Amino acid sequence: MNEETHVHEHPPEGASSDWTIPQNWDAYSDEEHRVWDTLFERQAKLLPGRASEAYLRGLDVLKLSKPGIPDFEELSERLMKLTGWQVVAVPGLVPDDVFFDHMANRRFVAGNFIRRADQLDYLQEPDVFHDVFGHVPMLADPRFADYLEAYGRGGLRALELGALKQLARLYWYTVEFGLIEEEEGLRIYGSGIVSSYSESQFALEDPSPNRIRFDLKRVMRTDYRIDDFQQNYFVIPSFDELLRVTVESDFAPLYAEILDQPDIAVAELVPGDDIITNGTQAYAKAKAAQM
Ligand code: HBI
Ligand code: FE
Repeated sequence: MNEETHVHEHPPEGASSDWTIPQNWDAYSDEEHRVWDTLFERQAKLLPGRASEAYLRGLDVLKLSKPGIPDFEELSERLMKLTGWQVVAVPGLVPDDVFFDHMANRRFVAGNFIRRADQLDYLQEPDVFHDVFGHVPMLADPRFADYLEAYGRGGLRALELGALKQLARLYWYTVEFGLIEEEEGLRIYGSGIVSSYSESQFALEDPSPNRIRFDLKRVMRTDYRIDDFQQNYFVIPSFDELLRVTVESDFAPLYAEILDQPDIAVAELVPGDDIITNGTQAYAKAKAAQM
């Protein structure tokens, strides 16, 4: 998900040329299924009133509450009927072009392994809980399904235009860590938040982070951190609006414009920001002081 992560250049032994592998559902141990169930129960209690309507609907229509790690074939069958997406297994991070190509063809790549029972909150690479619990419910939403397919095509294009860093920030601040403003208040929809026990509370309730209304160019200029809670969250007004400002615009002139502008640091506020919360950054400051 970031510049510092290194992935292999060739698919590992046993993987296809597109990096997919069989999920091998029968090989999961009881212990591994229990890890899923533990994580699921913990999040299921937290998410009503915190997660967006679209996310909660996806969790429900995809029957993700069924115990145990989901079988990708069964899941893909449901998802295919709803939005034409599938879930395919990969051994871990895959190269950017492979990642985007799957997405552009409505295939969501998911790790088939699960974190250890003694490391419920620690993740080095996206595992099946992050990928399936975090991402897949949103793919049951037709608007989000279109957004992610367009993102895949945009990714292939960004590689050609030398703008991967800018486009990856859009993914980060929407797909992974996005907030939405619903009638009842702010809600989370980003997979990195909904799949995290601590961040699903922090992102909405903590006074530390900035919460800023989404602006495409602003987001594409903003650095992010991968090792801790976000210091900035960007808030979309609706998925229709997210689609409108992204899918319907040509990113090439946009890249040309912002590639000449300075990056914006993680916690910085800039003129033009439509601020919902001017964060205290107390959490990040306390963390920095510990080091
Ligand atoms: N591979 N399995 C996997 N999951 C990701 O989220 C992922 C990836 N490869 C590349 C990647 N993300 C990012 O570098 C792009 O979003 C830019
Ligand atoms: Fe993710």
